[in-house]
Amino acid sequence: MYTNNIFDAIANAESIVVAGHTSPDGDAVGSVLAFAQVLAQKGKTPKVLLEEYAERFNFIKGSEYLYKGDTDSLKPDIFFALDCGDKERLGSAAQVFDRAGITYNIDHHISNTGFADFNTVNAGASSASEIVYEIIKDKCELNLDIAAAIYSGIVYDTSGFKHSSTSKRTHEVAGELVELGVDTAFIHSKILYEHTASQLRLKGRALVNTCFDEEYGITYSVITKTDMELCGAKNGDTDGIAEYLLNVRGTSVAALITEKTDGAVKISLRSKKYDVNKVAALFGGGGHRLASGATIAVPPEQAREKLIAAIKDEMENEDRK
Ligand SMILES: [Mn+2]
Repeated sequence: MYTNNIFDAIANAESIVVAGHTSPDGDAVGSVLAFAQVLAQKGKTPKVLLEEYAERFNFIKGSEYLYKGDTDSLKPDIFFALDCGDKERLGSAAQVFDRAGITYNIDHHISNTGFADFNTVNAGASSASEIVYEIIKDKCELNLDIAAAIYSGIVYDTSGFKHSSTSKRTHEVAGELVELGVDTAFIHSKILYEHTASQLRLKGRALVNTCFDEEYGITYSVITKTDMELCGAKNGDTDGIAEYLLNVRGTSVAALITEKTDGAVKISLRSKKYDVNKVAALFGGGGHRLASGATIAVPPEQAREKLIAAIKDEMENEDRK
């Protein structure tokens, strides 16, 4: 049934896939697993496609729906892409998306390309999890496990209700979830503060390598493959470092350049006012106005030069207006 009514479509579907973006963060994991649990309540057995995610998210319920089998044979009636601004960010799940009968996209990235049949995109929402809450709240039995998954996604993407994307509505939603009994102290400590020793070592190296361009107010750091190896770190272990660089006094834009273990170079951008979504777009990436990223195939030193030049251009353009 080809309809923009998500729950009509679900009722008529035999097979449903739910996926989030590659290198899943707390919002991707929270929104996808919350939604999978709702589908299960509707008598469906969703197949969740998510890459491996950080262990500290393991308390989020719904992981029994993670699909570990061969995706080549998957041809679902419905495909839900959550917290994903474009099809490429689905990674290998994009092939399953292409074979699906109907596709839905629930997302909050300003760079969203509207790539699905039906797109519920609200760039003003704090997180995909907050949008999922609005969609499901009157359509399911909102139990503690679903509430905790959504709360986790919101806490992650707002970094504990402190990013400017946090609205009055975000707090209201959080309040409704607290009313359901979510353990806020536990979730905050898991989502925002828990590190492995490797992650902490990597953060330490990145902080030691901090550079500050005083003229423009750009703070940046580079993590090489060697740094990763010396710290015993994995690719997702850079989580939160770019944001931390923004704390240097006088910083408007922070950048982290990471040479991943496979040699690809990931750039992560955070900003206090300049539009870093535009900067990331120059490198084939995207995200939000104040938080964005991209993955490129040039050596880290070259990436740093190009990136810092691009940030300066954007800052000059905006200041000229
Ligand atoms: Mn998100």
